[in-house]
This record gives sequence, C-alpha cells and structure tokens, in this order.
Amino acid sequence: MTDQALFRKILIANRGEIALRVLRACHDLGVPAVVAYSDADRESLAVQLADEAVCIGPAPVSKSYNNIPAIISAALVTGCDALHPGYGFLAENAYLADICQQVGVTFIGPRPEVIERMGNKAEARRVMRDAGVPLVPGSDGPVENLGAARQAARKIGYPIVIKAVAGGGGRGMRVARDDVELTRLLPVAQSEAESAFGDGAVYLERYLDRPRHIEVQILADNHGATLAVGDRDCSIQRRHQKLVEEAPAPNLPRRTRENLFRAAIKGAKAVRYTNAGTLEFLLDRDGHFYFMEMNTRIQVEHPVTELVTGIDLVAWQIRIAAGQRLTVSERDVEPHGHAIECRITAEDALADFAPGVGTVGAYIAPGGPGVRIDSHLYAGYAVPPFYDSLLAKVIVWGRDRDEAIARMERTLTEMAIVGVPNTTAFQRRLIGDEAFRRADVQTGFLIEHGDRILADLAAGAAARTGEREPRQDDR
Ligand code: MV4
Repeated sequence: MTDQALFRKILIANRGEIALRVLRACHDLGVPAVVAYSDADRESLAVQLADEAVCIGPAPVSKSYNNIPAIISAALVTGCDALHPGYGFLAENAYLADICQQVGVTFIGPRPEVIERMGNKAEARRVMRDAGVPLVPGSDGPVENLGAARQAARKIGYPIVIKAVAGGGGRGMRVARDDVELTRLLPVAQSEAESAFGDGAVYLERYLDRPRHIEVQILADNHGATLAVGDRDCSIQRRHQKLVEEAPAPNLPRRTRENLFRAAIKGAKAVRYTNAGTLEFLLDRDGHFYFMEMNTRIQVEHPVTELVTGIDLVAWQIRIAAGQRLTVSERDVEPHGHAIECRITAEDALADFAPGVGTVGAYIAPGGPGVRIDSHLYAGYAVPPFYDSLLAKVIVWGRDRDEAIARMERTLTEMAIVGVPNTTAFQRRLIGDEAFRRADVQTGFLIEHGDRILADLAAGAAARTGEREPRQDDR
C-alpha cells in the first residue's frame, strides 16, 4: 500500500511529544516535514529529527506557537503545502484554518466553519440536539441575565453547572445547588469567562453526580464516510487535566457502546465533520450517556485507541486531508485487548503538584512487549518553563485490563527521569491502587482515593530516604 500524492511537505506547528508524533507519521508516510519552533525549543528532539526546522519567534506562546502570521509565514517560506497543528495552541483556531485555506496550505483538520461551530459550546449543543444526540438537560443556548438563568435552572433542576460558551475542558465551571448560589455564582462565571476567553456568555446544565467521562474517536473522510474508531475512558482527572486514559472504557455494556457509537456518528454527520475528532460524553450512574462537547483536533490520549485498533490516527489525518478515502471499516477497528496511558508531567505530586523545571540528567525509557513511550525527552534536555508540563506518555497494551495494569506497573518501575520532578512514582501508585484495579473509574476518583494514594507515595518516599543509596528517590 503506497501513499502517493499526499503532500510535498508538511509544517508541524507544535512542540514537545506531539511534534515528534506528527513527524513520525510524516516519515512513515514518506512526506518530509518542517518543525516550527520557538527560541526555547531550538534544542528539542523534534527539531533534531526534522527534515527542516524554522524558528517562529521568542519563547512566549503569544509570540511563537500562537502567532498566526509567524506560522503562516513559516509554512510559505519553507514551501509547505500542508500544516498539522497538533493539540493545544492553535489546533482549534478556526481563523488559522481559514487563513491556511486562503494561502493554499491544507490545514490538517476539519473545515474552519466546523471548528468554529464546535468551539461555541452552546451552538454545539444545539446542533447535537437537532441531530437527536442525547444531551445533559440544560439551557437552550446562553443565559442572558439572572432572571433567565433562574428560570432555566428551575426547569432543569438543581444542582446545575454554569459553563462558558467559549470554554471547554471544564475551565471556568461553577456548580450551584440553589437559587442563592446561582445568584452569587452567575456573575463570577460570566466575568471569569470574559477574562479567560474574551466572551462572557455562559449556559447551564444539570450537574451530574460523579459521572464517567467517555469519549468516542471519529474519523471522517471528504467523501462522506464517517467511522467511530473506538471509545476511551478519561474519567481520572485532576483540575480538569486528564491523568490516566484507557481503551476500551471498562465495564461498558455492549448496548451502551453501540448506542454511543451511533450517537457519535450521527453527531459528526450532522456537522459534516471531516478528519479526526472526538465527541465527549458523560455517563451517569444509571448508564445513560449525554453529549458534552466535541474536540476538533487529535487528542493527547489518541494512542490508547491506536493500540487497541491498530489504526494510525495521525497518518489517517494526513491521508484524509490529502483527499484520500477511508479504507478502514467498522470490522477493522473491533478493539483487541486493552490499552492504558499514564501522563507523566513535570510536577511534584507530594507538593500539591507544583510544576518543576530542570535539565534531564539521565533518562531511562522503558520498553519490552506491549509498551509504547511517546516522549520528547533525552538525557541533557532542558525542560523549558514556558509550556505545559507533559514530559512523556507511557502507553501499554495487554490482552486484557489486568495484563495492561501489570505491564504499566512494570513499565513505570523501569522508567527513570532524573533531574526534573515528575509524576512517575505517583502514577505507579495510582495504577496499583485497588480502586483503579476494580475499575472504579469516575470523575470523583482522585477526590475519593487521592489522599490514600498520596499518603502511600509519601510513605514510600520516606522509607527510601531512610535506606542506603538514594537510588529511586529522584525518579
Ligand atoms: C460536567 C460534570 C457534571 N455535570 N457537566 C469537567 C471537564 C469538562 N469537560 C466538563 N466537566 C464536567 N462537566 C455536567 N453537566 C462534571 C464534570 C467534571 C468532570 C468531567 C470529566 C472528568 C473529570 C471531571 C471532574 C470534575 C467535574
């Protein structure tokens, strides 16, 4: 199977592990790639492994990775005919996708109108509702003032959650249990939304009690084919940052999964979605699921879906953008076994996850059967202080969930990152916790089990400090 006539050259407008992930897909497809980098990333692994690299500006993101003119210029001067935005930064910026179109560079993602529509969370709800996708009961569109909010809240039923129309990912969320709290929190949520997103509009939803976060990966080509590739459980989060993701979602009844996939395909078709995308759902304790939002990019956790389906999602993003037809069908993506991803960040779990920086002294990347490490680390790499704290994604595959957990424990035990505080030991404890083992994964996981996991981690650290050589302490 050859991939002719994909692109002449692709600009990778991102950094860190995802720049490397996209670069690897380009190389697997035989397409040369240019990595756009900031001053702070001159020494990055993606730059070192790229066919070409181009500096797009100083370290602050507003001057480099979020700088649309700099990125468009970089694509044009290097002769790129396509651009991959990765995740974060400008990945869901409809304006970038639009300018790309205007200057003849293919944006590897959905059309600008689709990015725009799904970026407005109230509009996304409306589209999905009209398509017959189940939604959390909520306001029809934004609530304009307190009177409208109180009226909507009474109809929805307390507790309710106030969410930013321009938000997503839980930022700026506020929960109100009654009229009094709503009255107090509505202006707080509005002004927060205004300062965070430049848009103070908010909408209301019924607040579900400790739901699971389940998402469905979609691939859709430019010829009308739409495929639900698989589901992931991403319930284990801390301050709306995902920590652990797995595929397929454990203990999901077959009928529920079928209905989820059907709803996701219906939703994606309703917006004439193209390329890779994800529909996020909440699953309540009665097994009902509700659409929450749609992400119009490749996601951090995409590898767990790749490991259980054998599909290269990033390669498919590129092929689809080049106009190729999806040649995989429902049968090809039947999940095989179980995959788990642990995000390793430069944070000190025992100091309330304080972010850290530093230079990686030594780095031991694990391997062996069923192990995949997506990381831009190397010994001697200086972690810049300007960007997000993701250091590595440790992804394992097993024939079943228990085997995947055992492999994850083994892998995190092998892993060593010296010189930068990191969450490897914390993740090792989390994965080993009995609540995780019995698949008690829901969005209250860390609230319910975090103290025990952290106490266990602290006890382990103290025991080792009392021991011989400080061998594992700074792992
Ligand atoms: C909710 C919810 C309960 N009810 N919406 C947080 C992340 C963002 N994508 C939406 N989030 C939530 N929305 C309603 N109507 C609970 C959360 C939530 C959550 C969701 C997924 C994973 C972890 C979470 C932790 C706290 C709250």
